[in-house]
Amino acid sequence: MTTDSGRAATGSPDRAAPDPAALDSALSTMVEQVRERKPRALARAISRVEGGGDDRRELIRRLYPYTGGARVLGITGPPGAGKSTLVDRLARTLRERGDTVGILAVDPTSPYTGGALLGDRIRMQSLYLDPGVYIRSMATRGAMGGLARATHDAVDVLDAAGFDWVLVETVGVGQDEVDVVRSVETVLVVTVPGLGDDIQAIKAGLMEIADVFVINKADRDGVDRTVRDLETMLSLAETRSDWRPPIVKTVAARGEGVDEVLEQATAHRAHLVESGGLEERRRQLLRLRVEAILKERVLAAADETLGVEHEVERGLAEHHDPYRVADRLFAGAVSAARGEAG
Ligand SMILES: Nc1nc2c(ncn2[C@@H]2O[C@H](COP(=O)(O)OP(=O)(O)OP(=O)(O)O)[C@@H](O)[C@H]2O)c(=O)[nH]1
Ligand SMILES: [Mg+2]
Repeated sequence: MTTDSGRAATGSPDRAAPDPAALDSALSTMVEQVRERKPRALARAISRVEGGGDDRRELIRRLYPYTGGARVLGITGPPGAGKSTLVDRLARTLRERGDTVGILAVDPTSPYTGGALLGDRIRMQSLYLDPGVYIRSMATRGAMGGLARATHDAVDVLDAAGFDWVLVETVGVGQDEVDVVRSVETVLVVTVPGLGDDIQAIKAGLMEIADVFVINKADRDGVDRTVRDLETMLSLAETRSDWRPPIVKTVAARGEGVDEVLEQATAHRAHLVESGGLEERRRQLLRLRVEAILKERVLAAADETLGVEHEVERGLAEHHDPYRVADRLFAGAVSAARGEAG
């Protein structure tokens, strides 16, 4: 039987295999320090789940029993809508109530806004100094399809660390980014008044995952019109449950409406608990995560045995249909998995 650490060791046959006992105690230390919310341990644990390595599996396996206590909020919406500003304000409000907050910012360097402005950065810095807050950016480049998997793992790390709240910010463009927040407990979709384009952006995928709509930048013209448009859309749309997403107006830059956002998020959570929807969400999330892990594993195994690129070249040269190429790769992956199990 081949273990994960055994396989990793065969990658460098010229070096001595790492001592399993040493690896195990390093992992135990990491788990312990994550549970103590030590920032460096949190950073290392999240880097580990971001990476493609097998050792993330053992880490999550050990942390998972401690998860389930955090309230997880997803915050998504079009680029520049004010998601980071809102997250910052939510974190401050929660801290004032004595709650601890973990923040995951997925794709913080949006090409559209070029990241936070100086003022935002200074405000964020004071949050950074607060030991009750942990802020982490998730690398997205090159995490093809693995972004949601990695982010959900990172939520587990922060949840197991005992943060009362985990806030996950992601820009609402592209399936990958939407998958990141799909099925978390409560999803806030942030939009801004004015541009009909934003409503279009919401239509394209965000509409059906919103539990609470936030119309930020309510200090701008056209708020009431945006509220009306959204209400019309909501009355026409099929929502995913008997919960009708409330619409909250905010001026995140001044902290206005933030309390109400939290109130509505809390009401949504209460609804989930009462209606049995919480369990359904957890089922959906587990299914989503299992499927993502399976896809990654099958692809990786196929790549390790026959090589996806190699088989594609061969298929192209010999004019094989895609099913035949995939069958061959799948058979290779399955036989590799059998070897591993046996
Ligand atoms: N007028 C106004 N501006 C705001 C408000 N909230 C945020 N902003 C500004 O909008 C800009 C974008 O804010 P961010 O919080 O970075 O937006 P974001 O959605 O996180 O942006 P990306 O992560 O790049 O997609 C910044 O200049 C904020 O200061 C608001 O309520 N009113
Ligand atoms: Mg942002």
